[in-house]
Amino acid sequence: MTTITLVQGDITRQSVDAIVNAANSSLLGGGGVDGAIHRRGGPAILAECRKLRASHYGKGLATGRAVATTAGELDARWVIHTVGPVWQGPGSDPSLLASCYRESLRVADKLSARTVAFPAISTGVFRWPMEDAARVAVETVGDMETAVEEVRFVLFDERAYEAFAEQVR
Ligand code: AR6
Repeated sequence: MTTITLVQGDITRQSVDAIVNAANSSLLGGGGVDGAIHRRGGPAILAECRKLRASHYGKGLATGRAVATTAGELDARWVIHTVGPVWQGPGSDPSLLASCYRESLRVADKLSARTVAFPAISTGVFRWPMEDAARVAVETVGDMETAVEEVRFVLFDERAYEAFAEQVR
């Protein structure tokens, strides 16, 4: 049974087995959560991302997919990088956003991670509306068969927290 918990705060301050990064397909860093994770996690994460680009992910990580690296100096064992879809306006297909949550939890299961922290993927630079993103996130995690015991959504501000709280009620 997976428990969903909600926290308002900074995902880089969480103590969990795996922290999910809302990355981009280059895997080489960016702003938002991605920038914060690399800043606080230190250079070991980027070094492993570069190795992934030089081996299995020459063209980068596709939208909706996930891959793990070390968590460097973060209080976690792994960072799971996933690439959310960019909002294309009303009618945008949420299946790739759902895939981010599903694939990240699949990777977590392979690693035997028991606690996983997620940010609100795609809701920043990628502009996915928070209410819709919260619905997709909570529904997808709720439907998953996984050995992960706790999925912790870490929401940066009150608006994001309220949107997720609305979905878990
Ligand atoms: N902890 C938790 N949530 C955060 C934090 C933090 N430290 N910082 C921001 N958020 P974003 P995306 C929230 O832009 O939309 C990057 O440049 C933020 O308020 O990080 O998937 C990547 O390299 C928002 O609600 O990710 C990609 O190019 C949510 O996290 C691109 O942005 C996601 O915002 C990915 O865009």
